[in-house]
Amino acid sequence: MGRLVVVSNRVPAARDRQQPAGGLAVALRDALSEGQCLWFGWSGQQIPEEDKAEREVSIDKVDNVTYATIDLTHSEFDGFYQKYSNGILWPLCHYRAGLMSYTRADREVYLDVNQLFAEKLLPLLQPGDLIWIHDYHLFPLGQALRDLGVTSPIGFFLHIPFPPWSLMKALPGAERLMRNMHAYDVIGLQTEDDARNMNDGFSVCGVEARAQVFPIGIDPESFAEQARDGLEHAEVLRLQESLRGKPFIIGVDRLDYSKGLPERFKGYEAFLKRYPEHKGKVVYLQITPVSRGQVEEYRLLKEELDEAAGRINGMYGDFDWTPIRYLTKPVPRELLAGFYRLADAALVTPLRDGMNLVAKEYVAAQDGKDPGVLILSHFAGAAPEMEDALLVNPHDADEIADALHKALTMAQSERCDRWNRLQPDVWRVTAGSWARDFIGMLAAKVKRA
Ligand code: ADQ
Repeated sequence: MGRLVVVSNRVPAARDRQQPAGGLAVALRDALSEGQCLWFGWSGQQIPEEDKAEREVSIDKVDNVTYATIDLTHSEFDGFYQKYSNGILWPLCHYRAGLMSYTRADREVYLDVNQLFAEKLLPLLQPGDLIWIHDYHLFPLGQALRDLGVTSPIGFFLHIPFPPWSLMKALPGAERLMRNMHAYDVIGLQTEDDARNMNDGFSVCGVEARAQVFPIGIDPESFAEQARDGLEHAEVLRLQESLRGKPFIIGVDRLDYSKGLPERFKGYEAFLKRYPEHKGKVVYLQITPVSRGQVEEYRLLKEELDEAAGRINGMYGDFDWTPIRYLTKPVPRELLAGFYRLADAALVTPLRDGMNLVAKEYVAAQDGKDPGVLILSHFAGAAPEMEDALLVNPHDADEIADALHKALTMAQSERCDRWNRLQPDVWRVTAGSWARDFIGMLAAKVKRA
């Protein structure tokens, strides 16, 4: 098999290259462990406009993986990453066209940065490479590489949802984006709905349907181990002590409007109102580190959540009880795994999510003899694989309230039954199997003439 070339907007930072710390690096760990590999993308650094012409690809080799990164100028970062990728494509793909703020100028920067990626990657490519491009930042990259004469197999995986064509076409230039996807030999999406939506779009735009489903997973063995070991950490023990045997609910999400956090807080408030027997007893820990803090929508969301948490705590709390423990700092994975294990229920209620790995991590972290209950939104990509969770409509606060009450009063036998039905798929569809399946499909593509 040829050399694997991974391209993504962000490449793991130097400090995370020995030991992957999360995200794509964990998902690709097995795939990157064999043969020679190249990982290309943005360095995370911004440079002044005047340094643009002299910028070079920086190369760092760690074992068998070569990390090749380029810097972006401030205006490239702004137009390509903040505005077009996260201010236009992200909301649109999460069915929130109303939040999208399109300008033609940002689209130009997005296309220019994709062109820059293609030009800087080209000299690093070798015959026989398998090129795997990730996510919405880089939709046009495949075509840009083809235009430069690249003939290797190129695959594309979209980590986020793909909306129905009737919505997607709100994006100016959507037809061109779809036609350029013709450059890819393999296109992977998370769910049947996403693949169907993309293929419908292809059929409207006269492109052969080629979107396929490759659901992503986690590394359940190592996560389960981290969760077991987590119970030894001083911080996890401190949390356990502070609970004093009270029922414990956890929520873990990046601060993002797709994750349904204000709606979740409303659901929790409805739960306290309608099931007052839990007042003074239940503990809900929501861990929500700030992400994309420079984008206006995210700043507003943070204000909304800060306000809601303060209001709920002020209104329902008591001198010896805080209804919501709300953290906006990230928590290291090994502690997170221990926290999940302690939790009697997890609230995973996105309004829309490509997959949602937290749902799978929570299941992996449970003790099968006394597991907690997963409350999961119908609109997470994980939902079709996890029907034994308590599935809820995140827009319905009362439904979240009922699910919380049901979870906290559920008999141990039912909790075990549900977990026993959820667990096999979490162990079967893993990060490793996802990458293997995708790369296998890509390797099967004959070299283009
Ligand atoms: P994300 O939107 O980032 O990913 P998700 O799938 O939930 O969402 O993955 C988040 C990861 O970050 C999880 O491993 C989680 O443990 C970790 N994480 C979240 N909050 C954290 C916190 N407070 N502290 C520490 N770690 C935290 C995108 C798509 C998803 C898709 C993934 C993978 O939006 O739908 O599942 O890519 O394809």
